Amino acid sequence: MKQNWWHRSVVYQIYPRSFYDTNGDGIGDLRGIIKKLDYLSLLGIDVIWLSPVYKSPNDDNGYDISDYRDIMDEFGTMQDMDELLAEAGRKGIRILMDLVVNHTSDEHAWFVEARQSKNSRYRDYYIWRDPVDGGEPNDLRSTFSGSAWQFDPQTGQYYLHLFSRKQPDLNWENPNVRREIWEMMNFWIDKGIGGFRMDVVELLGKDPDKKIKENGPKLHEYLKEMNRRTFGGKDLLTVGECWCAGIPEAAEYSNPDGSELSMIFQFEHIGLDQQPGKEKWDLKPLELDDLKRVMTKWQTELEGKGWNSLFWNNHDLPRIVSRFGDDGRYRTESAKMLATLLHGMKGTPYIYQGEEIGMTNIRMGSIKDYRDIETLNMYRERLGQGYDPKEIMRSIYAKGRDNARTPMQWDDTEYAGFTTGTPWIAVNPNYQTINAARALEDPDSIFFHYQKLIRLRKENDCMVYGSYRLLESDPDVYAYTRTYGDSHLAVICNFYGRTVDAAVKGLEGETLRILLSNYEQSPADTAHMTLRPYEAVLYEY
Ligand code: TEU
Ligand code: CA
Repeated sequence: MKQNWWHRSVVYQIYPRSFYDTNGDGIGDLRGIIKKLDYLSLLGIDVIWLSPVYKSPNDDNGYDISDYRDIMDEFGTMQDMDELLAEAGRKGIRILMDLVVNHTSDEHAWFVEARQSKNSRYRDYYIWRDPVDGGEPNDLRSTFSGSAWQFDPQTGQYYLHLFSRKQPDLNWENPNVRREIWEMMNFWIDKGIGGFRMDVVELLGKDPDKKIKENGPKLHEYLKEMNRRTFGGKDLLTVGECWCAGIPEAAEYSNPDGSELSMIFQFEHIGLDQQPGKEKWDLKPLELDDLKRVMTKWQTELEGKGWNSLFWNNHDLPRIVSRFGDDGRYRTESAKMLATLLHGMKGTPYIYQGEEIGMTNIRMGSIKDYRDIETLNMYRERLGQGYDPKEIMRSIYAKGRDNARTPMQWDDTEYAGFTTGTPWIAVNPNYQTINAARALEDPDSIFFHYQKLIRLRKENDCMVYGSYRLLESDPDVYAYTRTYGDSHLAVICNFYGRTVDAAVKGLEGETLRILLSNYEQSPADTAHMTLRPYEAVLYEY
């Protein structure tokens, strides 16, 4: 397999609204990112994925774009953006733009024109249907609750919105839409960006009349066209968000022949703590066996056929230390364990802002404190369906997207040093103990554990290219090896807060040398391997 720079890179995701505010309006901004580039260099990351910074009325925090070639007022100006690209470039950091082209904002000039009349030259940029029996064309649902169809009285037709009403879906069948998108992508490529993260890319080939959303018939045709017309041959990192991809789909998207994308985000591991066939709000405890099965499947079955992304977190997901770890007594140990488990695997790791200091979920006092449209719509819908409000709040505490969107905790001053004004969303009250300043003063912090994992990936070919094998062990332990020619790594993790005999099989007679551990004096002999709560060790042998 041809080697690429992004095989060895680590990506850091910034949610600009919550990262760092420099002008006291309570909203993070581009100058705030520029100010924190040294912090990111110290961590050692190579790439920033920037959640959307384009002009937007913020119905969905920038995932509703009204102008792809301009910057959101609250975040700054195009000059700030150019400066960010230049400053990051000087530090060897590339920037991925978030490409949100399944839909635009209803305030985008195309939609403003399109809704004027059926004869508008932009009408066919969106998806319009006549009413059926005086109601919605069909029962397609929006991810943000309710029907995916919105009636527009001015022309008497419905438009499709798979997300909010203010996010009308673009009509990808229209070659003019595709051409405008290629031009827009090339505008950003010409500015020197490092690539694109592609929002819900799996929806682009949809056929709403047949109720097909993901993996529609023309999806890969469009992606190959996009590749040829924009980033193909330019050595950029492209990653598609694909909730419904299986191995065959992933192999097609990330075909090593370079005809589509570099890699995708697949979410199979993310669905393991929800009731099968239900929504993410319908909770169920994670079974470690399921996690092993799913991670192992992706590690082994995509081998040689595509490339994985490795992630626990993003701006849509709860904080991993609260979700699969322990955000109380063993917060530090479990955060490091989860980092080791993931970064030891094959693929490109993604770190979401605050993950590197072990930020946790939040429980806000009242539903009024929440900001996320998905959460608020679900609350209203389930209340209407007769759910107990306490139960709804439990789901929100566990899965709500605002868990990931509270301001980055920089220090122990008011509002965690995020802003001198009033933050747009509550700061997690634990900022006095969990913050970056404190992490940087402590050589044993989660931050420096991530730094070491990133450095190891730079130095160690086996960590980048080694093939993966799951080892038999105690059911509470997750153990695997990586092999690349004569080099071998082993990752052995106690996934829970109880001391356990690891009982690892398959390493008998090997001399294990510890490369990284989250405890002093970890064991190095699998014949007698007692692991303390959340103990995680990366060995070479
Ligand atoms: O997310 C796609 C998506 O399907 C999510 O809404 C997901 O189902 C949900 O967040 C799980 O909690 C992308 C973006 O990452 C998200 O922030 C946007 O809201 C969405 O697309 C629309 O652009
Ligand atoms: Ca600001």
